[in-house]
Amino acid sequence: MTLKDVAIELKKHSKVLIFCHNRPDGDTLGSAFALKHALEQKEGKIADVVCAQQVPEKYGSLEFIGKVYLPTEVTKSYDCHISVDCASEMMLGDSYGLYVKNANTINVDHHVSNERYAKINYVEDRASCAEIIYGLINYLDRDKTQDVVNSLLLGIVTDTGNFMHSNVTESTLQTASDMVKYGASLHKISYAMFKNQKIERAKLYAHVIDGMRFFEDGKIAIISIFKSDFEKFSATQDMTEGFIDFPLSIEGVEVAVSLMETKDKAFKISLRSKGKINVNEVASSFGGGGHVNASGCLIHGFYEDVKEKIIRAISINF
Ligand SMILES: [Mn+2]
Repeated sequence: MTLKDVAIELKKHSKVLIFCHNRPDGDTLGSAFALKHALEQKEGKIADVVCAQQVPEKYGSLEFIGKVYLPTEVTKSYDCHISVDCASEMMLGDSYGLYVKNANTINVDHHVSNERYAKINYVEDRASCAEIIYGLINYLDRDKTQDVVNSLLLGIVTDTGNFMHSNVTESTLQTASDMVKYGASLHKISYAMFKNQKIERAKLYAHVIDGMRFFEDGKIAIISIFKSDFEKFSATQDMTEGFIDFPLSIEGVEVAVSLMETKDKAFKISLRSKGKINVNEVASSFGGGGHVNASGCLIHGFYEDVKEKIIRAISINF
């Protein structure tokens, strides 16, 4: 299956439902809206976007990110269901049931761990899913409107940490350069994503960083976020995006870990590596996955036990 084949398949359908992953980020949203804006350029074509969870407030200032339906709000039927930036069925969360209701499922993604859960699967190792969507839009032969290029640039900017992660390649920069050439606002997007935050987030961040602890001679840094912290600072879970960059930025730290209590005795684990340790393998051993340098999983149990388990799983690699 080539990307061109995916474009040919998409062209057959006039009503397309685009699926984002749980805890939606700039890449899944940007990829989805770039595709929506491109598909709807043709008369009579409809493309809607659905996500199992609410879109974080910080995307509200970006006018090219439009209405995102919750699975329960979807009443129409569509000819085709396509997921973007979703490595597994699990990442679709509560929208998975809706996703598989259609026989024509497509999965376009950039995670090497992708589980090929759709009828048509297209996976390419890129810094962002948005870069693949750019190729797809070219095969669809649609205009690179402001909405399209801004959406794509949002995906690239967020998944590369504003072009600072090791996943950035010449082709990433080339695609970003094309977006700017066609009128995308790099400054506006970067500012909204990295230089603007709610006071509630800032206070939660200060508290979480204060509680940071080091293990294995400073090679592992762990931050922990508890349900009570969200109440204390009137903050929401989606505000923790980016917290993990700080522990990873510390000299000597090889792996940064974020333990977030999502339910009683359930912790969402995020892992980041500077490159020596493959955290995709660590996350996979707990049923999760992702990339070599960024991955995640869910572990049930008491906080101290969960913390011990994850430290052990990482330290066997040192
Ligand atoms: Mn992504």
